[in-house]
Amino acid sequence: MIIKNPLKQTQYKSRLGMEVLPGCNLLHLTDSQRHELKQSLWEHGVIVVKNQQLTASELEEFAIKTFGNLMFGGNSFSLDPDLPPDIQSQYTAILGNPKGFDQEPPEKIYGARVWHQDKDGVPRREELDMNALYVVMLYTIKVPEEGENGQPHTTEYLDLVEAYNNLDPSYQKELEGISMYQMPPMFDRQNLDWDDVPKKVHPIVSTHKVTGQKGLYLGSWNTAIPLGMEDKREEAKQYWQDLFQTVLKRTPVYSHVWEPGDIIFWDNSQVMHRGTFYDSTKYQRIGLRLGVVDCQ
Ligand SMILES: O=C(O)CCC(=O)C(=O)O
Ligand SMILES: [Fe+2]
Repeated sequence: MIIKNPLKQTQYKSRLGMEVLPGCNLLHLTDSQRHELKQSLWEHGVIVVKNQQLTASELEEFAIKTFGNLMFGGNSFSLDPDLPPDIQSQYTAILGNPKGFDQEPPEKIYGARVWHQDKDGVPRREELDMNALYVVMLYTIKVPEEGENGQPHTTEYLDLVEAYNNLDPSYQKELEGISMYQMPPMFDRQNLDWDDVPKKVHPIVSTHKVTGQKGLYLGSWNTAIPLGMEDKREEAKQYWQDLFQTVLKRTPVYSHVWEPGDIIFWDNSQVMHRGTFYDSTKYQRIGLRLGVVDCQ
């Protein structure tokens, strides 16, 4: 386990990234193992199950059985003839360069390398509030031999419960009084009228639906706007960045070093994350990614 942030490095033992169900095949879990997996996820924010071998459809089937069938996107699915069918399914996204090494330049700018939370689809769904338990599973079939700066390839996570606990009590109190609009990413890409953008208001200090713990909910730099800053977009972005930098300085980062066959689960109600760079002209990454709202 790599913990990157210097603060508290020596005594810090992250609750994130715990390995669960060693030796189990996710396709053959008992009800009690399924329950154990979910309890561990709520308790730890990020968990990993190792040595799995699944097709995309099997990953989908597992997600439905464990969390329910509320997934976003995937409506216009058709098989890509240039990729093996077993890594494709309606709701599974393929991350990386599954068709082989890229030509220049190495791995294009990739939004997921910026710190963010993944509840992009939630503001569009009337029946959900921002506190919905949106879980993402990332199953890595092929891992680049090298990541950033000669280090192993990783995905990074930030514990937002820890982040809240690390703030000064006066700052905690101040944040308790502030809510932000959360919007889907299209908000930043298109010049839409404010009234036409799906959005949901959520307090910065959020209470987890299952554990009852307080943590921060920040969303993403370009799609979270504090109430009252609707017409001041630049100010809103600056506010978010300042808050996020304060959080980042005080909260250790858990860096998951990928091995083929790992499935990471993260609970977007309590962690932020970011993908990291790898040279896609030299190395290959194949990851299957699925997001689901827990309705069980
Ligand atoms: O590429 C990664 O490791 C993270 C991707 C990501 O942010 C996501 O799948 O939501
Ligand atoms: Fe993400």
